[in-house]
Amino acid sequence: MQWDVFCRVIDNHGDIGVCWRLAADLATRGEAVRLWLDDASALAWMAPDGLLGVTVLPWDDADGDTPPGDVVVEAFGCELPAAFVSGLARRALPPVWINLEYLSAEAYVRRSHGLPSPQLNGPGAGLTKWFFYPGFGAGTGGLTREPDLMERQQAFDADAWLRSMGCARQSDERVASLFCYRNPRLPELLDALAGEPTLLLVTAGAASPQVTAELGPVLRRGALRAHLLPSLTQANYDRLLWASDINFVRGEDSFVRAQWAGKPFVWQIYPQHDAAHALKLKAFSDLFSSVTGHHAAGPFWAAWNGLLPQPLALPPTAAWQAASRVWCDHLLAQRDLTSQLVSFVAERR
Ligand code: TRH
Repeated sequence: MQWDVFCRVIDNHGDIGVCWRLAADLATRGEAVRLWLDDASALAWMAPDGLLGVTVLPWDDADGDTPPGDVVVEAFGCELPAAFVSGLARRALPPVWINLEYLSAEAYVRRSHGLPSPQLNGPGAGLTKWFFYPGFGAGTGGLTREPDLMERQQAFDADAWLRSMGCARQSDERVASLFCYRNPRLPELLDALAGEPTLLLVTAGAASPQVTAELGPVLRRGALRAHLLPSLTQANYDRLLWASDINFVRGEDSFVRAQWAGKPFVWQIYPQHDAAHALKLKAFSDLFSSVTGHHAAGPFWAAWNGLLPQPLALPPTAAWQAASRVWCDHLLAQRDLTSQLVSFVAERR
């Protein structure tokens, strides 16, 4: 099928990161994808080689002259260009129109996933848009997971990759990756990590200047040494997660990819003005502990997000690692998002 995926870059890299990953996964499965972006600049480092089957197009070119394909995905409620919607309405067999929503473990996801939204007004009047919610279990749209992801992970040589990136680990070091927003608890985290030999791999963007300001140009504290990374391709960012013993992640896409790594992860949730993120974090935390029986990670995540005043002491490693594996296996039991989306579309055509 021909897919039109629309994405507006609101801030940071999650919007384009999620949409690129979906487009790439669809294309790898033989679908043809046009990815319409209002700002494609991040793809220069995220996916510099592009991918056969994905055509990246400027948002403004989606005018009335472009005939829509078979499926239209509107990511995160980004409102399609009116002229393009008119094109949908003119088709004898209108494309299946999907609104791909944000990821959450909250209960409303199960209630809302798959619901129709009949369009009553505007150029799309008479059409139906369908809500598609990613999620962590039955009744949700699942999580993006390429068919070969686990095999690639198993075949991965972490030490060789770290050496190739110029940041080889020493034999006694644990490896931690850090991808975060501005975080006032970062100094405390560095103190906590400095207690044992640690190689901290710091991603480009907000994390680097904070770590540099705290550690100075030597980039060391106690048994901790930090290494500043350049912007990685999305494929290499995945490898960073696989190569690390613990991953600090944020937003949506890195959060999901850290879960597939089967390693302990610490989520800095995207902060919202109305504090809706606190409920979202709690919903995820409750689900994680009910599935895994592990109760130490949740309070640590809340503390990292400034939602609990407790000291930032890392949970004991072995139990946390075991719980992260159980969680990953739990997620593997559900169908991945792309397969579910393809079936959902087929049922509605
Ligand atoms: O960048 P994020 O914080 O994204 C967001 C946005 O704020 C967005 O508006 C919001 O809606 C969403 O979160 C919930 O974090 P995220 O989602 O993890 O996206 C980062 C992407 O960048 C992800 O696809 C991984 C990729 N990446 C690389 O490709 N290379 C890198 O070096 C790094 C650090 C990340």
